[in-house]
Amino acid sequence: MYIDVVTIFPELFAPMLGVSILKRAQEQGRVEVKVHNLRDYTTDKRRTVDDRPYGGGPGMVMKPEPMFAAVEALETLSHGIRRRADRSECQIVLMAPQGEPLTHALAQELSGLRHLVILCGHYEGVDERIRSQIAHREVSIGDYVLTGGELPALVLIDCVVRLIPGVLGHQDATREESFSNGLLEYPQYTRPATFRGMDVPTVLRSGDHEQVGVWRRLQALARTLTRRPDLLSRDTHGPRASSMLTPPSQEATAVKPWRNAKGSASAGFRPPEVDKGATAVKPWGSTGVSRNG
Ligand code: JBE
Repeated sequence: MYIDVVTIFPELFAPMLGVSILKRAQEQGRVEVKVHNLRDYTTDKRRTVDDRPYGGGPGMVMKPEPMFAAVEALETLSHGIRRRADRSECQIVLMAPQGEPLTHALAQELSGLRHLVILCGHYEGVDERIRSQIAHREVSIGDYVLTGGELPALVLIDCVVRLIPGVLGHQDATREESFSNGLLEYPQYTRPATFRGMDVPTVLRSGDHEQVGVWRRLQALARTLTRRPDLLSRDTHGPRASSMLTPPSQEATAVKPWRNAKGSASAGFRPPEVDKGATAVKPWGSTGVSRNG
């Protein structure tokens, strides 16, 4: 796979691309990432990439000319990219807060491309003609405003590249499958069996693989139900998934919302926090106190 990135901060990419799985994937020749400086495609002395918005208002807008020139140069320079011709081979993605949310499914789709071009926006936005005429799609990594598309581009590269066949080792790939089932991860433990008074759940040390499987599935479901119920309504779990949760077994609900584990004496089966009352269930907070209330 070929990945081309167009950015005004090319130096941000090398540190991430130079370590771990991204580094290995490039060394193995499974992906080739090239980072291009948008300013190299300007024509004025000051290498201007932005300008004031028509109609007034605050902030600056990315000019169309450098981005068009950059993408046109990629078309002739790189890998025979065929813009708009075949979207199953090549896609040009603009990282932008108003884009479609990045999901595992989208990452999987993009990991099958031969060529991915990523454009990083900046300032208050990009000229609409960049969106409409260059980008095949716009992708967002979340509902918050960042200073630019570089971190989103790195997030996209990271999650796409690890899905390219052969990039993850066999073991990782098997793990991957069990996490891409739409559920959150079940709790994991390693040695020691007892740490500062906290025990590893007995079932995990029992050697009973079937029971371990059941426990993990229940934990994953309960955790997803507590923290991200939206994931459960989304897809493939079917009626069985929800029936596994009603009535909830102690194991299934012994899932602590994030960041409230302080002072817990045991990491094993315990009366669930979620039983403290419906209004106290705050999957992500620690206090249950509403900021708006
Ligand atoms: O998610 N994104 O792709 C963004 C790009 C630029 C600024 N903020 C974002 N959230």
